[in-house]
Amino acid sequence: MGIINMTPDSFSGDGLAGNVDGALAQARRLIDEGADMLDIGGESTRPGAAPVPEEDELDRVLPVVRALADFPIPVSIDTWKPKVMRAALAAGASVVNDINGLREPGAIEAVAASDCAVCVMHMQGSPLTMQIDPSYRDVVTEVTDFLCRQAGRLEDAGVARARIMIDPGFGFGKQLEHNLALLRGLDHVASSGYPVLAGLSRKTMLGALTGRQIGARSAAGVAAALAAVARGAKIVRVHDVAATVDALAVWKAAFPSG
Ligand code: HH2
Repeated sequence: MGIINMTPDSFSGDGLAGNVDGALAQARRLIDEGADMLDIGGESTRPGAAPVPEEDELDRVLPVVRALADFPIPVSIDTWKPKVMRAALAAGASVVNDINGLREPGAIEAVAASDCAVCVMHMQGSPLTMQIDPSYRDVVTEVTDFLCRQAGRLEDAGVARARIMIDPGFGFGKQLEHNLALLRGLDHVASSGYPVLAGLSRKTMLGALTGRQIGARSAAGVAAALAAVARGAKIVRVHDVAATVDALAVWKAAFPSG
């Protein structure tokens, strides 16, 4: 899953600030590099970020979703707002990626009203507050239980199991120790039977492990993607598509059944 951020303030520094031509050029490049899906976001979720008004988010993402509707790979909308979900699905998106785990009233209904795929992500708190003092008794169990509960609510609303992915939400209300426990315990998350999506690309935990600034975390991100795949992730959400695709080609050749 290649990332296209239409924000002015993404933590990763790659925000396109509503530049549609830039987004289309980036989409073509990511597809050439081997992305199988594109994730379009219009609200930064970096720690401390405040929500943007719905209309601003729609103005940022809808022109890109519309323009990508004819592209040969699925388009995912990265939003927790039901109104943005519905508008993006009507404009051609076929995946909803919700960092809020479908907790917002109306989110489950928005997904159920469509035949889209959906990614349920775990976050403790909201982006504004999530890194203040995240705490867990047993992060792997708590996160897995939350994801299965929300996936179950989707199924109860009529969303077929085959449409649902889950994501532990690396960096979303988690300290380094929690992120590492989740990476090591990703096989437990995957044992739920839902395909696991993992997003570690350029994140703070990679900076903590390597001492590198955001723009120099590509190698760390590739290693993190491989670690996630080794523990059962089926989809990795990345900025550095070419490097990740190459690494996965070698990995898959070495461990064909892994
Ligand atoms: N991480 C980010 C945003 N959306 N979605 C899923 N499913 N999993 C993730 O780990 C995830 C996500 C944050 O990364 P990025 O989009 O690069 O930054 P920002 O939110 O600041 O635009």
